[in-house]
Amino acid sequence: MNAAEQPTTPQSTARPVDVSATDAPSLDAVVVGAGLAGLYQLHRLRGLGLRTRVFEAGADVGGTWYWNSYPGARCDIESMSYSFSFSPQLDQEWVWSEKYATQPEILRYLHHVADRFDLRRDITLNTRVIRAVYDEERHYWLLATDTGESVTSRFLVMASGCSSTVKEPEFPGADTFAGPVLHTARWPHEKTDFTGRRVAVIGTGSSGVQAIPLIAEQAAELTVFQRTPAYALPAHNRPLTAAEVAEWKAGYPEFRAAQRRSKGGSVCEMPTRSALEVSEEERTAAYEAAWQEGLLSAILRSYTDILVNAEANETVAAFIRSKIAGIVADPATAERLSPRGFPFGTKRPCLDTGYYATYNKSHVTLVDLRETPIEEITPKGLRTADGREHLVDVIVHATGFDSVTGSLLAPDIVGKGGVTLREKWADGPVNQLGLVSAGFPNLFTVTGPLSPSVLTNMVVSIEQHVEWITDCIAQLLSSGVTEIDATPEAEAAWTAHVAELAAGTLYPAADSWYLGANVPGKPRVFLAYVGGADRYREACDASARNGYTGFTLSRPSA
Ligand code: NA7
Repeated sequence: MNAAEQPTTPQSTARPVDVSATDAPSLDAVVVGAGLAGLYQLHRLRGLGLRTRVFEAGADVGGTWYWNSYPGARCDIESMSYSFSFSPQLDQEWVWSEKYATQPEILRYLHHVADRFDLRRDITLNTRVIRAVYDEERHYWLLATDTGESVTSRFLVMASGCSSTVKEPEFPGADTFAGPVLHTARWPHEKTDFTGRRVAVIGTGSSGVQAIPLIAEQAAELTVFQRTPAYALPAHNRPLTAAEVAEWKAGYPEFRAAQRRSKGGSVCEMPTRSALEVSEEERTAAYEAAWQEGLLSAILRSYTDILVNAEANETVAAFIRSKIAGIVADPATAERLSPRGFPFGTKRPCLDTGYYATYNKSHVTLVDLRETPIEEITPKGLRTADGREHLVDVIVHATGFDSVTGSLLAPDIVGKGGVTLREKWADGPVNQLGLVSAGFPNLFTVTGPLSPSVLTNMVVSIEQHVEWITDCIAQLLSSGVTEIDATPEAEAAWTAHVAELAAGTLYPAADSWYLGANVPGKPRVFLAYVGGADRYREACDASARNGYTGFTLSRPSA
């Protein structure tokens, strides 16, 4: 590890696309990204017989599960549920070893998927699409990569991920630090060892909460710099027994069907009562049961109004704070770790393994940045507003992502009339059904903004989008349509609908990445559809059934 390994946020350059334009594009489809979404999209487009290429910036497939290889990285949705459903054979042959899969196990699964479906031959690794320009006369995209390659393609599918564009904190003096600087989302693939080191971790979202206990096991000293305390629940992770795996596999056909009908892509009992209509004893017992179960959905779905009624929400928030106070020995540290001022669930809650107890270790210190913000990075550490210099050997940023829109706005995407996607979305994303933005025809986004995406089990939402996009492309091609675009009226209505639904919840009460609030200057717009994956799927299917309402389909003029 050295300072040169500090990750960089990829910047697009405004190089012109150098392609000799012909009437026929060189490819039928380009997919950007070879994570879960890109792999499945390639498989399906190939199934249509389309000439498809995937460009992937990483050195291997896997997307977010390739990059986020920090210690403790793990999915917070159960492994038997967070996996592809499209192949019953795959469901039967792959064996998950734990309730919550680690990043290496998920990456092994994605390698298996890539190999099993022979996907690698159409994936170009270490290559970033930096520019895409729509040719309005020929109805296709002209694309340029950072390796100097240019291609043309009828369709462009952005499967570039919601958690892929790294958010770097910008502290003065950042480049003066003499030691290694790491980011959880660009973790080195060779083994890191913190033995004997003094380590600073900045950030206490899901990544920080997962990494901190493991870094503390090795480090000589660990100082955690916390801006906002997280609500974290114990994962109660454990190995799966052979009998459990067999039972899951036997029930997969029904389970996968139920997932597709569900609100969030996880199958769980839906609540019927308000948290305020039961006694305190009953409520506490329900929260305790959810706490013991170690499932985010169990506590979020314990009552109907957790995410819509501040008073109801406070009952669960207070329960979690009481748990923190019961685990953390030092009352002042427990109080600093206790989230206040924003409702539970409005920032992504975390699942942890030993997170709070880590602060009971004598070599672990918590610095509350609300009391003493970081003023600068020095060659030897971090200086906080109280004038103290915290001396460290390694800095770990667990500062998250420019989520959901970051990877769509990083390349120069130029649509009709020379308008860029950045210009069009300057005040926030606008699109029809979270799939197509008017003026950017034949460009689909997988689990992009204004779809349920990050509020759901991503694999289920990815499959829904990929299947809708594939069916749409098949339909266009079979009916001689060369261009699909969103109508400005439909996308204005959809964007307003998504905003209105979010405004009816507690989500806007937190400065979360769901709202872009973690990135200075990013428009404060709720980025996901809160109406449920079931309702959303129905809206997408209804549009398709009725001849793609809300979209215009164009055929070449005679
Ligand atoms: P998150 O959840 O965005 O967490 C990032 C953390 O870093 C969070 O505690 C932030 O505090 C903190 N942060 C960000 N910028 C700064 C600066 N400048 N100074 C101090 N602290 C900062 O990212 P994760 O990688 O943990 O998880 C992302 C998602 O991946 C997660 O939700 C799951 O869906 C999987 P803040 O809360 O903004 O005050």
